[in-house]
Amino acid sequence: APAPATQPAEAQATRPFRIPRSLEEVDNGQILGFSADLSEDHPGFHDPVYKQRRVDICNLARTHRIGQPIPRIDYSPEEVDVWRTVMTELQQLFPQHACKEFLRCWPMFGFSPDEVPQLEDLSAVLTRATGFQIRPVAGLLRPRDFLNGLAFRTFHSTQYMRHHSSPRYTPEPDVVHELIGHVPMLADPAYADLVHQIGIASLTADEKQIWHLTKVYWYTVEFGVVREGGGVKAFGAGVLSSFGELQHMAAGRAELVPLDVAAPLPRMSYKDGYQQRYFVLDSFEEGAAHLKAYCRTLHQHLPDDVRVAVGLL
Ligand code: TIH
Ligand code: FE2
Repeated sequence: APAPATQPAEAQATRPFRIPRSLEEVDNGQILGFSADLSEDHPGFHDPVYKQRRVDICNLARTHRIGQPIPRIDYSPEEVDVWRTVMTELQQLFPQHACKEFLRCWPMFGFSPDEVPQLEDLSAVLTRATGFQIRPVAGLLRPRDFLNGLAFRTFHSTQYMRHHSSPRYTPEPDVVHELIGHVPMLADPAYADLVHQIGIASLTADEKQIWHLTKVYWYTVEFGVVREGGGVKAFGAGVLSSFGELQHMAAGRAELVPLDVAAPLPRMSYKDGYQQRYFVLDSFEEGAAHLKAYCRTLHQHLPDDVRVAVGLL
């Protein structure tokens, strides 16, 4: 699951933090939201079967230990229907509106509309491609923990399905968003390196820097778009996993603004609905180079043993 909705409280501004030396030291137990407790405005709030399903799947993530295979979920026919609907719609939009890196990686995973892929299987493909792995998580992590995971080439992923009443867009990360939006992009080496750098930058970041990095992550990894062949294509996972949002982006109704990674970025929220403004990279190569240069300014003082642990030395 990605980054958070709310600004860190003032009280947290000076809170001490520990730099994790290994993935084991990255805390995946503190869940801020989007777990089994659904809020009143959630489409599944009045659906007891759906709620129980969320509890069961979240519990699997809670008890999962690093090194164990990720439990396989036997998705119900209704859940497979949601997957089929979303995948079928998205597949029609991707050739025109997804960036070339995404289109190149997509076939590596053998996605089928008839079956929800298992995290364990996709994680294995990803590890061969870029060294990234998937770790199941019960809901939204604290931004520091989520970003720290990326330093160890680990992507924390939810495993439950969005509610069947809202296939085209959901405000929360779910298995569709993680697997279709994030996983193929993470198989691209240049993109994976960028995400890794964001993770490394988070290791020594203070609370203010964490909040800025979270926004950088949000406006690129989640909602970034890139100029390509005279048009604008999606590379952000939140656009790629929502056929409502992808159509919205493709229709050109949102504003496009250049991304300046060092400048203040607007506040972000899971409750915003479709983005009214996308940050655009002129090219993926150039944008990634800028982002990485910014990240390197944050990890100048990283201890050598941590550099080794995250593969920098
Ligand atoms: N809105 C996305 C979707 O419907 O697939 C999910 C999310 C993107 C970013 C945060 S949650
Ligand atoms: Fe995400």
